[in-house]
Amino acid sequence: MKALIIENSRLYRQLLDNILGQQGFENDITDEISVAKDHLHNNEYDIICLNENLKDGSGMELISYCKNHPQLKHMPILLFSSDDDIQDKYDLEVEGIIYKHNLQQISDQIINFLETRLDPLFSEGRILLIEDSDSLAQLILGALQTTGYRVEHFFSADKAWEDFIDEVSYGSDQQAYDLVITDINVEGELNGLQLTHLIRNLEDARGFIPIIAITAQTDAELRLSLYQAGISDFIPKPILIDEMLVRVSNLITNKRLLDKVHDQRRELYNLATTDKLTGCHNRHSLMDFSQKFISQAIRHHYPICILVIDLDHFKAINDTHGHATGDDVLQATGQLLNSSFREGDMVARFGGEEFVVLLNHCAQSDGLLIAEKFRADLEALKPVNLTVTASIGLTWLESNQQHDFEALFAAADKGVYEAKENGRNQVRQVSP
Ligand code: GH3
Ligand code: MG
Ligand code: MG
Ligand code: MG
Repeated sequence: MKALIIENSRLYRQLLDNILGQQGFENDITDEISVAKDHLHNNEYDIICLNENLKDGSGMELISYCKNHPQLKHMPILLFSSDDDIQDKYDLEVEGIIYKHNLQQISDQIINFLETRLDPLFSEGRILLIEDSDSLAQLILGALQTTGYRVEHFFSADKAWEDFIDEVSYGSDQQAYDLVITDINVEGELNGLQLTHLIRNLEDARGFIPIIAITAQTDAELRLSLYQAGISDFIPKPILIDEMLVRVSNLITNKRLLDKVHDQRRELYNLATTDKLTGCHNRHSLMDFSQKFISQAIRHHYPICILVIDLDHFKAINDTHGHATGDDVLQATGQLLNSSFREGDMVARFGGEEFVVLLNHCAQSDGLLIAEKFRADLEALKPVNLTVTASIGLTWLESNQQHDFEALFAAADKGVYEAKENGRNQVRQVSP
């Protein structure tokens, strides 16, 4: 990424160079318009950071120069000014303005601008449009598509709803919808208000999608019920297209920022709960989860099983082939574990070469078959050409029994001990 910084103050030149540099930009810096023009013709920039006043003229001059030049027309310009009223004085064609008086916020403002305006994620978006007037739909569609949005148009809310709930992707996925624009009175069974209710009742990320309602009825009561149903914004008919586009852009930007936050939170959560080497849950996560796992089984009277799995003679693998090979074995074992059990089960690395598996909705006899199958699969796996086996202890909680995780773990661990005693590479059951 490359930026052209055109700034007369040395302090700001350095500040911008630093901030943009940290965001991965390579910068060209000048305080003269004539030099800036040369740079613009000899380089490809992703952004221009421009001060209002420059050594050899006004930044406004460079803005109109760019906007009238076919190759430079679409280059995003971020204008820096000390004049709070600058926007009222000029009809500015820039992508963003940063007011220089607040030095502390400048970094945040620039980063926010870069994240929302330069990230292609924010300039596009997928919109679900429901409008039963063909002429109005064409008008809206045209404006949205010209701006770069992908739009799916439906004449009825029923059909739109079918399409919306069939979507498998949501959240920050590029293919997911980012906005719903719905007319309130539309053909078919559902109206826009009912559609809004249906969407807001969804329990996954799709339930949070921004919704714009369009209607010719502007009475306060309807408006109130629309907001109560959970619309994000309201556009009265006749539609002012420019105003609609600003509302659309604001809502999509906010939605994408929120998606980003959700993604980051999920990533942090995964980091905190996953063991890096094996990809299994870590012990901390097991401790958090196991009690809930058990109390659910007790409350709803269904059986569960617990396996404790300890690799056999693992120290010998380390001693003979080195610690790195030992790590490879652990990683391969983790992979096998993660692909061997059902979705509602939980696989955790308890420590070193010991793993715990919680088998949900699983009676003792099934637990034994599952454990035995895993034992055989591991023996057949031969990671890094080594035969690796495990001793497995199995215990269970029958419906109507009550034990806590500590008691169940102790029983399964006793099973491991017995398996070791009895020659390793086997499953032993111990009742809790
Ligand atoms: P047993 O069959 O009785 O279980 O014998 P063992 O050698 O598997 O058991 P022991 O508890 O004596 O040794 C476990 C070894 O696992 C010792 C430790 O250095 C090694 N270990 C623990 N964590 C890691 C790890 O993350 N990577 C590697 N490579 N080795 C580890
Ligand atoms: Mg209508
Ligand atoms: Mg061990
Ligand atoms: Mg061991």
